[in-house]
Amino acid sequence: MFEISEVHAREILDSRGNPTVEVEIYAGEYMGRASVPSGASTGKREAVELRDGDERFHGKGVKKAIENIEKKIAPRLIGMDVLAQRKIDLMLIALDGTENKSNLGANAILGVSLASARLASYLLEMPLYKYLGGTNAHVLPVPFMNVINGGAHAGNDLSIQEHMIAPVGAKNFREAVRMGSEVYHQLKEVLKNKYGRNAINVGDEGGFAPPMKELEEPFEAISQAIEEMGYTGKVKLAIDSAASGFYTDGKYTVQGKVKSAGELIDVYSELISKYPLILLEDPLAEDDWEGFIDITAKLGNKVQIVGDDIFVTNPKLIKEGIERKAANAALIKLNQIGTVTETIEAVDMAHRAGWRTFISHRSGETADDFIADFAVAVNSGQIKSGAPCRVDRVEKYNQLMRIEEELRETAKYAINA
Ligand code: 2PG
Ligand code: MG
Repeated sequence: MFEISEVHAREILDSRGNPTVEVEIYAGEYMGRASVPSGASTGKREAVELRDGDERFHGKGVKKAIENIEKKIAPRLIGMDVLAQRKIDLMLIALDGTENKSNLGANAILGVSLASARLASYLLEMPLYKYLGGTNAHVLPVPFMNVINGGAHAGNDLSIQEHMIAPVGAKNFREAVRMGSEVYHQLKEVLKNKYGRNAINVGDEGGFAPPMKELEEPFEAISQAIEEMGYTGKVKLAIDSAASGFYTDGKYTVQGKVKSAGELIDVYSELISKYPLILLEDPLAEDDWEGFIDITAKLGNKVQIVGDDIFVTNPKLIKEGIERKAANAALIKLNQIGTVTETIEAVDMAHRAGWRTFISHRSGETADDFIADFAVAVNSGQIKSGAPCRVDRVEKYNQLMRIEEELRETAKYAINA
């Protein structure tokens, strides 16, 4: 047993320059530190991020969350065994007492949960992925790199939020990163030549945010870059429509055109026939369960239909999604649900139903690379951490290269990709 002796929290800045929570937990002189990411296109049913709402930082301060950690959580945590992650998380859930963690704040709770896991791994002198995943943790995920940003993450007119490249044909993770970076830089040239210098500004996740008007323009530009690099067939495409962002009154407005769910599904169907798309995340809105059920029936045998806003990493919603066949994969974000334990439960539930999982960063990130280890721990086989650009994004990919090195010949890249 390793007793927690001290808990400390502070306000730091995230990649967008907004405040977020950083937590340090001590057992004697050992310390585990973690920080909490934050989304822009958040799902309605996500666990609640506590913000101060006062004059500081345009209302986005997290002093209340910090205070909750130091005054309410710390007294309960001190003296607990840091190796008992599940017990710690269950204590946090009970202490909060709400369904959506609005009392203490999911940002307060997650910071503590992550820092505990990290401290435990240090104390056992074990890599984090092995502490969380055990001896079978060995799958290096396909990195889905978001190379063209739109929606809530960019100042352009693209309705689809993320256009990703997935180097599924790489022989290992390190090669996947190289291929992704090469395509990214080739894309920069393609965009510069076609649209001019203002097309290479980047959005929140490090991908380019070009002034494009038509739905297919990003796919054309990315396909050209892939082809010019000689990676046709090896680097596939994926999107996160974040469709809740362009859904009102039961209709979708895509690139200025109003569509029903059925018409939007036809658009996806055509995109799939033209481009090597393997995954559609949030192709429909979080409240449009019928639309999700419909697209899964129509396209689920060709591509992954990933639910993000609709399931918000909540085991109860994923269960409902499995029962109603509303997708065939779940996006996994630790801060949507708020503890390590519940996130592992969400992954387990998805995998047991034969669903894929897709481990994800948030558009507001820090240098914390927890999700890299987490992806390997649960053998997800898929991760998205933005473009191969900006430290907040690449640090996750860099950590995965370190893990691959450590696992040597026991590492496996892209299981079932
Ligand atoms: C998403 C995420 C991450 P945000 O929609 O999947 O890419 O964006 O963190 O803004 O919700
Ligand atoms: Mg999403």
